[in-house]
Amino acid sequence: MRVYRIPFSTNVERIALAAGHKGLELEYIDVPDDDRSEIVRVSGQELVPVLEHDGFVLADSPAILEYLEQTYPERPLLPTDPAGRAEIRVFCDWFNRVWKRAPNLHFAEGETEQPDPRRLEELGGRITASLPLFEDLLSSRDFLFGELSLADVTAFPFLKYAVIWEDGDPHRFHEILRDHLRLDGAFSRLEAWIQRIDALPRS
Ligand SMILES: N[C@@H](CCC(=O)N[C@@H](CS)C(=O)NCC(=O)O)C(=O)O
Repeated sequence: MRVYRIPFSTNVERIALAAGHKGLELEYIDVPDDDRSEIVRVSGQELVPVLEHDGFVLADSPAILEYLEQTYPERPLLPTDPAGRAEIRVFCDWFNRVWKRAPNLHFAEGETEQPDPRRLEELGGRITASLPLFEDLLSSRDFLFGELSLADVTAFPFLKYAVIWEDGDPHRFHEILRDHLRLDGAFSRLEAWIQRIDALPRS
């Protein structure tokens, strides 16, 4: 299985974590951040991750995670009961479509000619205000929905910026997360979860 990636990609890390948990080997194809021609040639779009498996090509990390789960059901990242599976899928969809919206809009506002400071503050505040939700999800359990699942794999590469910063990371989007996911010593369960997931293997 091949995965096309760029350095420091959050969405690629989701795939690395899921494959690592399942013991799957990935062959990475590193593409330059500023030249997406190879990704466009393979997948018809510009974003990573892109998975290539037996001639089948798939873009978009949630779709790739579902594909891995269905193709390699051993060491599952979804529970067997339908309600539990649905809850985790709802969470992942919320995280991708709702939670990620504030940092995405913050980034976009920052890229405008004259960023509006009040808009930036409001959007940054929305990121910070989400922290108690994750802290509460981790009440008396080690992972967001009990066992390690697609929920943890989906959220970790973004929430980790509350604690983890890698030197050389050039992405403004990651700085926005780092600057607004401020734990200030108040979210000990979330902090422990970040360390717990960070210690897991990645393929
Ligand atoms: N919905 C897509 C988003 C993919 C995405 O935004 N990938 C980023 C890297 S984490 C990317 O390729 N960004 C390059 C760009 O925006 O030019 C997914 O979840 O895979």
